[in-house]
Amino acid sequence: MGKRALITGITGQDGSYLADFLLEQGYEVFGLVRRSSTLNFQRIRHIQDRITILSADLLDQNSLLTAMAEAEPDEVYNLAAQSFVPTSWTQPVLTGEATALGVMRMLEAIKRVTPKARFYQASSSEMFGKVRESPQTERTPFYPRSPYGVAKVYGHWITVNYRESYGLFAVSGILFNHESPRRGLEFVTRKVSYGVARIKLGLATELPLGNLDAKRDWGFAGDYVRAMWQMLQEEVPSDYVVGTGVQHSVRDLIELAFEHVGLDWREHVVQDERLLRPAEVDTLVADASKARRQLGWEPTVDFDGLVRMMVDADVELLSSPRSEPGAHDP
Ligand code: NAP
Ligand code: G4F
Repeated sequence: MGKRALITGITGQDGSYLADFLLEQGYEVFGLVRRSSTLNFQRIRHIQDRITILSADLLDQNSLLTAMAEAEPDEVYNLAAQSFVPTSWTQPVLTGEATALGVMRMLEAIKRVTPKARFYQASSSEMFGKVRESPQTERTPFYPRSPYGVAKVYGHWITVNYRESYGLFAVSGILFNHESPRRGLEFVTRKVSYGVARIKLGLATELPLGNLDAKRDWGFAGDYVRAMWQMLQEEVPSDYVVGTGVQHSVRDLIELAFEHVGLDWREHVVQDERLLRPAEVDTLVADASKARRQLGWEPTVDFDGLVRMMVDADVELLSSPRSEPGAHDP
């Protein structure tokens, strides 16, 4: 019989790619979804009849215990979080509840209901924040720069702690920025690809952005969900950094995206002070040697390929005849 996997955050970017991947591997997939007044299944519509949706919320311990009992998973991927950094300053308490304490509630549910299940925690390069060294490895000290980053540090250490305290097979994947045509419209790569497509098609003339000097290590989400799965197939639980090892600035991103459709970014990008952050993470770049060596993980899409993929997808999306509100969300 195939293995059973429970994914929190299945309606998000990574959750949808991971569900695609696990279905291909023959898994029975359960997805945890919180209640909302409108359906937000855009990213999982294509697999909706092949997965089992369970209603639960990271803020509600009982719902997690029930979900765990219903799914009886072999593997649990905790991808749910309040994941947008700027929102963590306007909603710091909610961010702490979901992104920090939510991890502990998941671990408690596993400990009490399915202690043999293997657990993946979606940790983040945001934990490195004001970086202490470059590139960043599993041994680089954390210095988070946002309530989101601080919450992720809690999630990382509570995962390590439950592994060491209770012998759970729990791993923390420290993933650098990963993107795709399914990325939320508010993150910078998608904001740029969507904005470029709108300008190209004559639907807009300007693209407001914040800090163009920030540097990130951007990869393709489809590659990164494979690393999550690989971590749970190891004999011994351990933590891994995952990234491409190549860094680009936001300015590089916009240059390439506009150039790809034959436009000059200087004629369209405007700087908006309101998009600057109270504390910025200036530079991130991964040293993923451990993941490459131990898991055999390699990225298959480079920065140029990723940007072109996202711009092409948004041009196609916005060229489609559907025009009702929300129809163009990924
Ligand atoms: P995303 O697209 O924002 O998806 C977040 C998911 O979490 C959504 O399904 C959302 O549900 C769900 N969620 C939020 N609050 C919840 C709650 N209280 N209870 C249950 N579900 C809740 O994020 P992503 O890019 O796929 O990232 C996946 C995970 O990896 C996140 O934990 C993120 O912090 C982490 N991460 C991401 C990156 C990256 O570059 N993408 C890098 C490192 C780490 P709704 O659809 O209902 O909002
Ligand atoms: O795309 P971003 O919003 O991603 P950020 O803050 O790096 O966080 C993402 O990656 C983390 C991994 O390191 C995840 F943990 C987290 O959940 C999320 O997925 O911003 C990237 C950079 C920042 O330096 C920001 O200041 O782009 C800069 N930027 C410049 N103008 C902008 C904008 N970011 C956004 N979102 N919107 C802008 O207009």
